[in-house]
Amino acid sequence: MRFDALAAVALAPLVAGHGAVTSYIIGGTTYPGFTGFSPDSSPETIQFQWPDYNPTMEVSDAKMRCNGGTSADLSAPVEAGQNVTAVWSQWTHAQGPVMVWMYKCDGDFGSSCTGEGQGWFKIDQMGLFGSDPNSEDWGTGIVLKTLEWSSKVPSNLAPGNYLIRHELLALHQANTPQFYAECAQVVVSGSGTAAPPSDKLYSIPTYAPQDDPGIMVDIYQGGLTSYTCPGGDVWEGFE
Ligand SMILES: *[C@@H]1O[C@H](CO)[C@@H](O)[C@H](O)[C@H]1NC(C)=O
Ligand SMILES: [Cu+2]
Repeated sequence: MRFDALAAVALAPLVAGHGAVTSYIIGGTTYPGFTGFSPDSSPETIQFQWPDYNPTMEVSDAKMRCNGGTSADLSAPVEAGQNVTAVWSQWTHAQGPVMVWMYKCDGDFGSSCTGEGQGWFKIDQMGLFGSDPNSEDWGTGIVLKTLEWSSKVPSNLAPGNYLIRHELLALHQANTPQFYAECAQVVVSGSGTAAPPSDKLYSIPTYAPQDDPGIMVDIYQGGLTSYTCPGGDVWEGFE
């Protein structure tokens, strides 16, 4: 929303799902996400529980990583090659990309797996798929219509504990990016060995400069017919 903080105060029940992945569907099982506003009484979930719905505006903000959330109590199993479907109870912006990232933990979840350092890589993304940026032909336009996003965990991804991060970058206000990101904990099984090379690994926050043309952009400027997502492509070594 344009003025998220004000809207949250005035319309709290209506925006109860704003920017939030409220559940994940993995292998036919639905895992609750986090719905916000009641962190003290929320049941344990696989999702990092975050402090507020406000968009993150700066790519260097610590909230970029997992919306300021802290490690989750639970994790969900996923076989390499299976899809993870994120479900939003509400989403309001139709311009901007969807980017789905993962991060391999060194070992256990919890304080030793907070997404620190240059370890984030993309498994999926969709920016502008038409030629008119002032349309709903965007990854987030699909989320607006379907309230979900399905991504395949690469079938050759090495097994282990991972964070999965769903990032919606709303670009409906010229040169005023709004990032909405959330993280969940998944345990990947399989016999793959793939791990992206260092040039496909990013630190979050600050996976790109704030003035990246995919971030600081006026989608209404005349002549803009294509768009490149910030933070690079999905590694071509994934299957
Ligand atoms: C799984 O995710 C991929 C995108 O990575 C998508 O193309 C495909 O339709 C999804 N399959 C299902 C059954 O949702
Ligand atoms: Cu908003």
